Amino acid sequence: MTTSNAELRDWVEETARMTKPDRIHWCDGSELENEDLIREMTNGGTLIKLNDQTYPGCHLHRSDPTDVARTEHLTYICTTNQDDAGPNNNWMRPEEGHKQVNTLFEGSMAGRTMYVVPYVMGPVESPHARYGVELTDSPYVVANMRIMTRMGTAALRKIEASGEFVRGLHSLGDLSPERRFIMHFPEEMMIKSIGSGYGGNALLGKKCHALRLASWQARKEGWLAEHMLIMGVETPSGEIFYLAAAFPSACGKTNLAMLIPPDSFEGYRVWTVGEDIAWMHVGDDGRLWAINPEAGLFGVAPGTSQATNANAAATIQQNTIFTNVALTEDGNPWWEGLSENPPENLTDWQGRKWVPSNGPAAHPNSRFTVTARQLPNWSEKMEEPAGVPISAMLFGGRRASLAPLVYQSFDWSHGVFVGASAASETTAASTGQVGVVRRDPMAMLPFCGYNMGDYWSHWLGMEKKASNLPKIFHVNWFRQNSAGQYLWPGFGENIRVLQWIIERAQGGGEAVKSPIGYLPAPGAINSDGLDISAEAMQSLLTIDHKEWAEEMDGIEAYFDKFGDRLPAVMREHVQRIREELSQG
Ligand code: OXD
Ligand code: MN
Repeated sequence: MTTSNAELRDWVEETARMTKPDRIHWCDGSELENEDLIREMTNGGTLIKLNDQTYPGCHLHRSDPTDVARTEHLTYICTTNQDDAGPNNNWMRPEEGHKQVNTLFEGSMAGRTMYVVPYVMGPVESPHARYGVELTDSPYVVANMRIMTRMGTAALRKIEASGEFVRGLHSLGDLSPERRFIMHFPEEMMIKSIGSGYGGNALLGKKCHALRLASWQARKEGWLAEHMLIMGVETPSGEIFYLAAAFPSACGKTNLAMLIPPDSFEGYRVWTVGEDIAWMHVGDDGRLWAINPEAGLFGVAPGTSQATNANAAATIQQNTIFTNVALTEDGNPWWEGLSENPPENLTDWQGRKWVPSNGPAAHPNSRFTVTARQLPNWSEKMEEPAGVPISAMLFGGRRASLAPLVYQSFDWSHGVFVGASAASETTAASTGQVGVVRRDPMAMLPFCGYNMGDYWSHWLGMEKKASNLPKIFHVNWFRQNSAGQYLWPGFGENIRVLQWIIERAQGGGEAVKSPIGYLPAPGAINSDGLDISAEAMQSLLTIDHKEWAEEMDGIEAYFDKFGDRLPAVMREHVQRIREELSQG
């Protein structure tokens, strides 16, 4: 196969001259092609077939032990002016970036096949869909891209008709962290990634295209590309309200997207439209309409179980690629949290007999890749070209104290401030230091493809483009009491908070004004059938003025980093909140 698009043909030929693959394969995305790839990887040892009775169509991949996560310090935004990349990104001049990686790409595909992977981000017929082509020497990447995007002939036809596509070049190189780079060239709509096979570094449609390049493009064109889940909450009347929510990692984003309401919430259902990325455009009705650019889930395995996320647990029972999980002697995948006790005779994620002294059996960032269509609560709106209208946006983080269970911003501008000042506490498991606050504006810190100051200006500017923007809220499921116990049960019970949010978004719901925003009035959060003391409920909805005044200092110090690119109104919000806090 080849293509009628001369630009694509020339780029493939030019890349082949540089990387010197033995063969070039144009992916059509067919079942047959996938079977051939899987067979080749299984024969070559890149994939291990799992138990066909219990996990039909599932495979395990073990990555290089030094290649298990996104490598932010090796991720660059290459723009002509450094200020356009901003203090939130590593920067290189474009010519320097190309030079640095092209040397590494020289001959990197020798002895391998170069796969040409045309893909669509978004429903194929959506006016908001975008196209890309990834050239890669990793069949594992091809198999994952086939799940995560709409990949193959239909995508190629779209590229030929429109003439526009993001160019993504990927090679495993020698997998050395010393020779690993994930380079973005937003001015050329190009990505070059070498030295890693890990999802966020190597499946170029995801973080690299759908967030870093798309955020740049969205600013130019007047829309939003965000690190947000999209969920539909169906209420007993049968109406479905769509929410978008941004959380840093380890804050329960996947669980929220797939929430199962408790029995006492009869008539409520949650539909998953997306669990990682949302592209939002202003509709003719002045509302923000969101599509999920992805087609699959690339989720963290540890902690996923029937008890914590029954929808995810059911989804990954078939046709799933597991990466870096442990293996039982029966050929089943296993990870910490799947069952209370580890089964006997486990093989760990590195293929060794598991002994607890070697650490967890599954890597803490082990993953599953699976089509979203297998979700029991899959929303057919995921294929809707126009997307879904967003009623409310949620920002959140993990805060043991300070942030109440939920509060609503006063207006759009204040909501942008709430998102921009969002932060999350690190856990002992990840850093050794408990409770260190890390600012992660809109959960986009690692994914915003340009200066975050300009990004906030762009968010603020949406108010001029849309007459009926979503209401903005902040949530915190992780508030603790002085004994370090969680005050809120979380998981399915979070529907109670969503209920208030939906009421507020419609102009109802009882609230009281505070310096930081509207808090639920006493009794406004439905606690029927919930075993929670009045005291705990009160702590969850109270703010400490002294703590918040200190928080304002932290926020302002963070904002200072953005110099004159910081929109002035952000400082005005800090000032107003400070004044109101001091009035007691
Ligand atoms: C992800 C991430 O993998 O945010 O989705 O790192
Ligand atoms: Mn993510």
